[in-house]
Amino acid sequence: MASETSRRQILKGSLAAAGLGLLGIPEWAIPALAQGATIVPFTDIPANFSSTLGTNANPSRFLDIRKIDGPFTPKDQFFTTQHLGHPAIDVAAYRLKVTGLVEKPKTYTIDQLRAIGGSDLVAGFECSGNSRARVQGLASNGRFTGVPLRKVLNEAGLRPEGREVVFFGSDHRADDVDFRGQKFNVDQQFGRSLSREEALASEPFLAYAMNGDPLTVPQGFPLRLIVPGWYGVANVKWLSHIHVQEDRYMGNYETRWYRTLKGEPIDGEMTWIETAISRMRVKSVIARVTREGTQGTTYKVLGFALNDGTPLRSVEVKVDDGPWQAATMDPANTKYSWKLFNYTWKNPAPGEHTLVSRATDIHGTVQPEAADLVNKKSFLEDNSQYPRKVAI
Ligand SMILES: Nc1nc2c(c(=O)[nH]1)N[C@H]1C(S)=C(S)[C@@H](COP(=O)(O)O)O[C@H]1N2
Ligand SMILES: [Mo]
Repeated sequence: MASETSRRQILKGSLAAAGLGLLGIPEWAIPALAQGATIVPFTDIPANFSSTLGTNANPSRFLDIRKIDGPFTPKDQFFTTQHLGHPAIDVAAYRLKVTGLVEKPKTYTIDQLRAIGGSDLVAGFECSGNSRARVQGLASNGRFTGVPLRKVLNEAGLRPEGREVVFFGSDHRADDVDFRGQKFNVDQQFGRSLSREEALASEPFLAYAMNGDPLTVPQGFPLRLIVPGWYGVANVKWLSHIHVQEDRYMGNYETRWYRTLKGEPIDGEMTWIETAISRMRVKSVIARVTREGTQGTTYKVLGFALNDGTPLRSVEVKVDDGPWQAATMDPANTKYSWKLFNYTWKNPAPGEHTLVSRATDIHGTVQPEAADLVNKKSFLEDNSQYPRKVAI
């Protein structure tokens, strides 16, 4: 009992340090590995699973989701990926430019951005390429500090004809742009856009810190965009330039590389639709199974859900061919955080079992089964239910 109490106090102490108390967020309900608990290994992890990937020139990292033990992914575990490697930015020389259809074009140093007034935002996101083949490790959750985008846009003043807000990272390279078979090799920056309405909403955020520390280079030091509820690709790292224009932005990472081809029966006729990657589709995954106590027969199943911020009605867990059963949502979850859940699994029989979770939002949108996505031809946005196997 005494050791349990002190463990709780330690946990509380570290949460206070993480700033949860300051944010007015309820105490974390899902503890790190409880005393005496042991991890039950999954039997379906691919033999070649590795949490680091990529090349020296373009390093990537998966989060090993079996190690999730709190609300915020530590900066050295936060998943990371990008297309063109990591640009080295000298923060003394760094400027964010705001140009195009604005009343007053602007440039900012990081200190000038900080002076606008920082606030915090908890955001979880996944790469749209995250999937079971990646053991769902292209997802993480952080507490970001920065400036609401609309404060910066309002300082520049969007002209009425400015309908599209384009965000460029400082990463760029010469690349072929294909036009009807003709190839134009020109310099291309990583870029993404938001509509005027999306950009002026209250959520998008220019972040310079995560979990209380400056962004790391892989996370986009010194400044990145965070679009809460959207897939990772919207969160432009090493943000150096915001350009307001009237025409639609048609860059590679907006219209070609990141799109979904899906067939939808409309009025009985299959209609093939291509859409840009934007808001996260509702997904839940089981991340970890633990056994309580060395001789215990009670098991805990922990997982997380992600979506576009629409409140969830439920996350449910199914064991083998049993019924769907409600999981408990962590009270520390917030609108745009990943949503941690846990489920208590009592007295499983020895042998192999399949566990799966599904999330449903308040509009009744249910996380699909893999079979429901057969008409989605391109592999991005795979939010299908993810069955996991464990041996008891
Ligand atoms: N400048 C820039 N920003 C970028 C990218 C990139 O290649 N360049 N990749 C995007 C993609 S596809 C993802 S999934 C996220 C990953 O963010 P993270 O490395 O912090 O996890 O960054 C996004 N922002
Ligand atoms: Mo991504």
